[in-house]
Amino acid sequence: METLMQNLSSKRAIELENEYGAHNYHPLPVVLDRGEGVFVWDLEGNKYYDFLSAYSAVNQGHAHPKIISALKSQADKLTLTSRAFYNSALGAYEKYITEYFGFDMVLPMNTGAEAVETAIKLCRKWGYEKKGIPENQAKIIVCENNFHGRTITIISASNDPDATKNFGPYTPGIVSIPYDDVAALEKELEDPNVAGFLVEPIQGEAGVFVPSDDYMKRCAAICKEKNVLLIADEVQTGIARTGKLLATCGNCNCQSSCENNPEVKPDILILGKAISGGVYPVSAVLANKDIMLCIQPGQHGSTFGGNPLACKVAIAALEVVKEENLQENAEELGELLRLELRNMNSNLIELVRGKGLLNAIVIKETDKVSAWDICVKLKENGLLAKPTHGHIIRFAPPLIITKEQILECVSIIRKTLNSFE
Ligand code: IF1
Repeated sequence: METLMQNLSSKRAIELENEYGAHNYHPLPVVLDRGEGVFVWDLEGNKYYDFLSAYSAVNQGHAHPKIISALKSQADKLTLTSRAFYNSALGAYEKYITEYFGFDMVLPMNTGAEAVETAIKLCRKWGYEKKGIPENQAKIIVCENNFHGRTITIISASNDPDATKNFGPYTPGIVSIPYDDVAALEKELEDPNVAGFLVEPIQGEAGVFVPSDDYMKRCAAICKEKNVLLIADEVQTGIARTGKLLATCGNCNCQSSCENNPEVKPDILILGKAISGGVYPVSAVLANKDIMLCIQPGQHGSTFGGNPLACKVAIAALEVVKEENLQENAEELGELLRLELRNMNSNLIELVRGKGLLNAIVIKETDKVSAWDICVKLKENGLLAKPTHGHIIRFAPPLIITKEQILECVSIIRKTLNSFE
């Protein structure tokens, strides 16, 4: 193994992945070997701006010293106990994160999909035991073009053929409505068997669809009126990515985080990715006691959920968000990035949209140039981004990026687009 890794070239690394790894991705042809802050380097030492941030998991920047040191010191002490026993980090973490986001309790998990599954189970249990929905009749409302993860129940909620075809049969009890359509939600909630509404405050994977400003606020009001749980999937939009600590409250522009604004506070909040700054898999489901205590001992769990290493890393990563004012930075530099992209007046850009530092450009694809071609050229010019759904390129740098770096990235994007025109 040692020799294989010592003189590894990008070409050889790609060959190894193709030969021995499942082909469930089609990566951009670049092999990353090191990351620091907003930069990553490939095996040949070429330096790139990271404009994907591991799909918004690395909001705090690669190898953030405070988070890495929390990882190292805990790793030397105790990494995993399982929940068969208490551990000395979990209670403090649970107090920290519930106060941080304004909920009574947290159920710690590891990946975003696990947290979404947990939220669905919690919502159904509440539906039967608190709302009185007849057993096995609970319904969850979701939005078309959603992305909530890759498990069978979650893809049962998807209308993306790539995510669903030939993975059936699908989990029943999931009803899909158009996104950003409050009337459609109101109509579905006439059904007394609806337990919850699972929604992304901004649809990331669909291509960064930002709904109407008052969408989440109006959904929250209707859910409250119909005794249906509002479940906000902030795995990608949370942790300051959209210029607010949580996008859910960002949509109502009340300028305060949702723990202070009960009007848009979700009943269940799902977090993942940047909770750990991309250093370790950490996800979380937050809710108040009347909902969370519907799950009793032995009814849900996970080997790694709530492990001490995850707890210490997550506390450090969440402290960085506040200490380094990442939400304000994301808000300010996101505005600048969108302004500069729009002012490019490139005839390759059909649309620029986003919130904070979660942005995307919709490309006018021609038979001469695709979003993929543009991303390959961006890579050659020192910036890494990836198309989603073919013709949309997501731009989501770490939230620690500076104004000067944003402007340098804008010039890289401008130079790249001009090279096709
Ligand atoms: C892939 C997408 C982004 C998420 C939201 C839950 C999850 C995700 C809103 C599940 C995960 C990741 C998954 C990754 C690529 C990436 C992605 F393109 F797939 F959709 F970000 F937009 N809710 N998104 O965005 O979290 O289990 O992955 O920890 O599957 O290719 P996870």
